[in-house]
Amino acid sequence: MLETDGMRIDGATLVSRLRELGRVGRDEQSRLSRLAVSDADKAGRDLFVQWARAAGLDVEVDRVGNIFAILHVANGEPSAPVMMGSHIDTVTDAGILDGCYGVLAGLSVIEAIQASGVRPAVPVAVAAFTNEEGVRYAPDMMGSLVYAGRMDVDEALAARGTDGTVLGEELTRIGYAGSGMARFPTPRAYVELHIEQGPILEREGIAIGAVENLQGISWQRVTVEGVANHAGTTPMSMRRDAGQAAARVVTFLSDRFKHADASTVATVGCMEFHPNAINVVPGRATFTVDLRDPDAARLTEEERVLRGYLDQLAAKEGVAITLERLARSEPVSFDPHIVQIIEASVHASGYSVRRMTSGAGHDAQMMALVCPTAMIFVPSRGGISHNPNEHTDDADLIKGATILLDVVTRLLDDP
Ligand code: HGY
Ligand code: MN
Ligand code: MN
Repeated sequence: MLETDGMRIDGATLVSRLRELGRVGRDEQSRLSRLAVSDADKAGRDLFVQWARAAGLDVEVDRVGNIFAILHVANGEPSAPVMMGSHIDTVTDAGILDGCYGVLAGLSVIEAIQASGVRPAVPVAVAAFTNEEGVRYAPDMMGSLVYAGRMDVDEALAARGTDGTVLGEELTRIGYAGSGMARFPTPRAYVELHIEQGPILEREGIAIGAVENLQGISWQRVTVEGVANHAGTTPMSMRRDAGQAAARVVTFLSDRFKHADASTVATVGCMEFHPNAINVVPGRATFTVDLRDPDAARLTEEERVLRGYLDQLAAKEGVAITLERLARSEPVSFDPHIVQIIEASVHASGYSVRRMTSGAGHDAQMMALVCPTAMIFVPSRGGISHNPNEHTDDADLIKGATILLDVVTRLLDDP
């Protein structure tokens, strides 16, 4: 057993790195937006690679820009590692913890193992996956989707961003268009440490979440084609108002799911009108619909219901409505054995723990397609995330990293 007694997480370094990485990619109003494969992302990647290389790790980059920092076994034999990971790209106007916490805690775990002087018999790696957020290029979790073999790497490299750029060209431009796959086989286990990004752990006063499953995600872009017209001279009865139709969809989704026992959540996060002028009836409206549900059949059913509503609305409002799929992932159950290891580790540490479902998407849901996978959550203050006020107390961040270290050492000895 890799004795964890002599091992400990260097919490001060973990927290200071999180803050330092959190300063990378801020705009003139000090908002953090380190969008995938942007110059800001490059700066964040460079910082992580610098820390990993300073720790003496082998750093590899695959063709879609996933970064792997690896502690190889003494004889250098490439064998199946225990892997940790997450992402360092962010949403727009983000907090500093989402994704970055799992990557930097993974690095701290490897450094704690190295500092103990014990060389594990199995490689240990930490990954920073490309484009987890999907804000600039859809789909989200793109890097781990490619790694899991569920998206063709050339299709990913050809992805066109909301800004018209092409992902592969941007990867080359920022110097992270890697070579082949990293020099190790499929991991024997993958564990992702992440902030909960929701209110449950804080509300229940529980220190650690042992995440056993993750809900399905459906991303679609809706385009409503009406007729642009004069805001003053066009009678309401003669309008083919794309903006009004779009607003009805938002209300439809809110009315359908905004009640206590709905398990589906729906978000219209982006909306644009054309020509977007104060005195012109919108001729076109484009918006996104993010639907999520832990149950696969219900998620499919809600996509069907939405399609039916859009067809009715189009007929009623005299507009044309089209749907484009941007991303779709099924609900995922994590590996029960690893979930039990997480619970055992937390109990042995004297902390409180509860099983839970992840409401957010994570790279772990793709890694679960290729190897035994589970996640560890720590509380988010006020349940806030994807927001600059995202916060987890330092003590909780260090607690989570300590559990990650113990879980990884247990997995290193897991037959
Ligand atoms: O959308 C999500 O749930 C994740 O933050 N990419
Ligand atoms: Mn995340
Ligand atoms: Mn996120």
